[in-house]
Amino acid sequence: MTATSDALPTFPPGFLWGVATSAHQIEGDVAGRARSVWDVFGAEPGRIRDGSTADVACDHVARYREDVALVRDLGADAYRFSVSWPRVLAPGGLDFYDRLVDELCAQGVRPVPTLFHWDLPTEVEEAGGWLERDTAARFAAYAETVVGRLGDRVRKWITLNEPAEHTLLGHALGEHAPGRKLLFDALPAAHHQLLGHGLAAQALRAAGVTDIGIANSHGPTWPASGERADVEAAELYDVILNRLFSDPLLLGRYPDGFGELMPGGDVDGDLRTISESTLDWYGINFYQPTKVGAPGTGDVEFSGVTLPSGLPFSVRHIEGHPLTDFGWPVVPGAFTELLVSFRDRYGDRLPPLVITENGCAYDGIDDQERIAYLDGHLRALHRAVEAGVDVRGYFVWSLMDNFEWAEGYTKRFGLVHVDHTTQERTPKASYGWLRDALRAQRA
Ligand code: GBH
Repeated sequence: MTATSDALPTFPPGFLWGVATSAHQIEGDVAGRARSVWDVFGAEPGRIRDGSTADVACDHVARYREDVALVRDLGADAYRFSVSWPRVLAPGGLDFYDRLVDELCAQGVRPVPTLFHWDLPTEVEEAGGWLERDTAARFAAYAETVVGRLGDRVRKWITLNEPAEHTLLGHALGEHAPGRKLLFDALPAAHHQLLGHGLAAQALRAAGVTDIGIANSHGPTWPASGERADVEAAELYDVILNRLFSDPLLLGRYPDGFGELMPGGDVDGDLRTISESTLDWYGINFYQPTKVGAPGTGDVEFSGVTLPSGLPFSVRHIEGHPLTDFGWPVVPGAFTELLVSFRDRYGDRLPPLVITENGCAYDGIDDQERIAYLDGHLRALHRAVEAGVDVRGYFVWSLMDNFEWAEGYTKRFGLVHVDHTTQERTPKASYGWLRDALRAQRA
């Protein structure tokens, strides 16, 4: 797959162009923060593919000025980063974000913080983590602290990153921290994250914020065949990935059969907290479509993960498309399909969309495959805009190569190459390509 040399189509005026990172994946400076579930999980033998840790990661806390300059020189409007709750717990921990936000503003880049990108403080996990209702209230109190400090300079806020993946990989399958393998008993973690979103949104509103979003992962689910068992399995997977979080947020109800599985005495009251005036826009992280079939009959690999037996579906390989270094198929048309179907499902209830992550893992500094991926996905995004989907922005995952969770440093998603020994930053071919594409958008 190669990028066409034609210029990209032009996106609507005011479209927000950005790049994204998250705290645990880039910051380092463990001494400056409390422990998180990822510190504990990552230290267990066999959890991280290359046996690495995120103790240093991209040493971003020390090098943030250089990294902000890379965002500015790219010509991006906005930088999406996450605030580490464990750092905010440490004395003076918010000082770092104060400096980062000041630097972004000084360089003309809009700061877009995410309040939770999977690094729950160990002390909160020890009190039950997201399985415990009280964590939602603690999250809102933390949000209030952060907005109290940064709210004078930050307009646009994201509450949670990918509660779907954090529930599935962290609490149901145990491939991510906190490493729980609860299968469907993980659903309280979904409900409490959503409640945490609602309560945090109330705290942000009370501080005067009018620009709140959430970032969730979505992708079309394709049944492995037209046979009933495959279609039903794919429908269940589709509900979990594409409705379990967005229905309560946007419609104020759980998909049929799920509300009864949620904890607490007042799910209806919680749903009001989750849905009422909590979103000014909805963030979508898109990577690839997923093919799903009946359980036990096909492949058992999911993103390098061997799925446990007993699941009511199986994930299959998608043939006929190029694969990234992660093995994920590159299917730009699936991006248009997702966005159009999302708009069709939610109609008037859907606020404007922002693509909060899109990107791919490839090695190398002359990363022509990444250029082709981004080019194809931006054209696919533009087709959705032409079809009337209201999309207001697009963030590439990621600014730079970083700690890719259970994959350690073995998968590189960056526009900027990071030498994980010397910490040297080198812009890749894709960085130059995107800089030129952004210039052309404004010409
Ligand atoms: C995001 O999650 C995270 O927000 C970010 O921190 C992370 O670094 C980035 O993406 C890259 O991984 O086996 O073909 O069915 C990604 C969510 C979940 C998307 C698994 C791909 C399965 C692919 N991903 N999904 S497949």
